[in-house]
Amino acid sequence: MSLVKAVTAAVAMGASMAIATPAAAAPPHPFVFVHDKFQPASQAENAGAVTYDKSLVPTSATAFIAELRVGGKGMEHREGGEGQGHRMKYKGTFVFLSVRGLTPHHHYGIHVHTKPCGTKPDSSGPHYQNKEDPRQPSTNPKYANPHNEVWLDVTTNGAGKGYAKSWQKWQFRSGEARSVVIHKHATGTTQGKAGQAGARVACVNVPFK
Ligand SMILES: [Cu+2]
Repeated sequence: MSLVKAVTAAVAMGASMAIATPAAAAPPHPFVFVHDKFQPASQAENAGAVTYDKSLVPTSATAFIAELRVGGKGMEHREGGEGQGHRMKYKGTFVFLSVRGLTPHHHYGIHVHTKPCGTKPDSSGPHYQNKEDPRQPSTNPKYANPHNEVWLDVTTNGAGKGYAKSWQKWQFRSGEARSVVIHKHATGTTQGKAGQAGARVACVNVPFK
């Protein structure tokens, strides 16, 4: 286990424990995050993140990804003053991504995929879909869209940095969302091209909850 992974695991555990207390409070809202430097694909077995194209994702680049799962009965939030306003209930998933050290001014298509990263770009499997398209690979915008999948496209700034976030009203099925894949170009949205973003240039393992 790398130092980064060990620290990440320790902090993540601490964070979920902290959120879980006091005992009488609302149900816990699991928080997961990873912070990894990209390794060559040959290192996939022990790497948190791998690159398949060093010209677009060099090994000096890093990615930070966080997930907040707002669970079970939903998080309560009161608006307005005492005795007025309305009560709102939230349930869902928030995913945040930030990258640095990438190609400046480049649009990367980025999504949550179903399998862990591997030595081959295709190891990460298809996109995670809340409602699964019976026809795979899914290029139908009815299923391949940013509400049914998690899209985190980024256009980097002049320094090669960028960030993206996604809020969904649903939660991942346990163990079925395992990575974030960075693709060569922007994600398509039209019939037959929906969800497509070209070659997979890098992958980050994320144990989504
Ligand atoms: Cu993808």
